[in-house]
Amino acid sequence: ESISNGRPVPVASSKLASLNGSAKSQTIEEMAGNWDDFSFAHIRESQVSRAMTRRYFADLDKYAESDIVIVGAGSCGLSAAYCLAKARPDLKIAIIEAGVAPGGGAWLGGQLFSAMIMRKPADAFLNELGIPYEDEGPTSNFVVVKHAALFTSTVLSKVLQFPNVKLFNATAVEDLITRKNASTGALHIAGVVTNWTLVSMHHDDQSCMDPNTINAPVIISTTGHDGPFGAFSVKRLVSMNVIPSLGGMRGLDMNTAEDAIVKGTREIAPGLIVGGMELSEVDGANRMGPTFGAMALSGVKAAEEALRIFDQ
Ligand code: AHZ
Repeated sequence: ESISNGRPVPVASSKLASLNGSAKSQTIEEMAGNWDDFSFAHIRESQVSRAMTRRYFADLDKYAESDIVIVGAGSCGLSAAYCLAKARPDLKIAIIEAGVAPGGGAWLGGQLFSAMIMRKPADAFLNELGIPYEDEGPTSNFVVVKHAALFTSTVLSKVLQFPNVKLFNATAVEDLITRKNASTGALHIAGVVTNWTLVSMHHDDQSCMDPNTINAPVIISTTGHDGPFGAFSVKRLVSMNVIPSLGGMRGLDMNTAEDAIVKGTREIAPGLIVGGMELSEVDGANRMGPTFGAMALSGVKAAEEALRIFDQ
């Protein structure tokens, strides 16, 4: 950038290229002890803007028609995404997560404690991902990952490396796209309505902030139990009269809850599979509290259900 009459004048792109020519790859070891001569490769701010926005808008374009949309990137949604992306590299999988930080409640094991408990046989999912854990021996019924963040960061890093997955975080699902079956009159879910989460949170005090959409034949909703964001899709199914009412999550019973969530993971309405703790709100299932095996295996089952519908 040069200065003329006190104003910056844009550098021609050919000149930018020559400035960038000074960039050369180095190892960390080569940098060591050479900090006096250190300098980053030159950059113009617009290059950063374009590098980000070009990719984001290409992804919006590509995933506007997705094969599968996963709503919520908690432990269940991420487990489902991993299984689907691994099994079917040919499918476009969009993950919509309302939070800036994906992972839902799975950054801690319970309360503010670090360790994550997985009841057997969910250790199979840890083995699949190569996540180390402590096993207190053949008679113990559970394994312990030393930090929940190790589980979540590992699943997340694997999911994000699949070329057929796009995570749109800081993006909320605000509604469901529906279609009416001409002969039966039944609704089926045909996609999701999205908005920036900060926009969704300001519909009461700002106007004209219409949403965006993603079409997909299969949606997996794993938005967690009721809360500020949770149980989103199933609450919407009730207000659309697709299901009559919610059972409401019941009190804590680890043994009952985990089996019920895994076994109950299914297509609740045509085109919409529900897994993880969102399901407890539909079925009136118990909560399990701080044990995550059912979240991982509900994700495994949700992926299986999705492929069954997709391949019909
Ligand atoms: O931000 C939410 C979280 O990351 C996201 N989410 C919710 N509503 C959304 C919306 N659009 C986009 N409308 C949305 N994203 O969904 C994620 C849900 O993650 P979670 O960890 O809350 O749910 P989970 O079912 O994957 O795991 C539940 C873990 C629990 S809760 C529990 C208990 O209360 O007893 N026990 C366990 C193991």
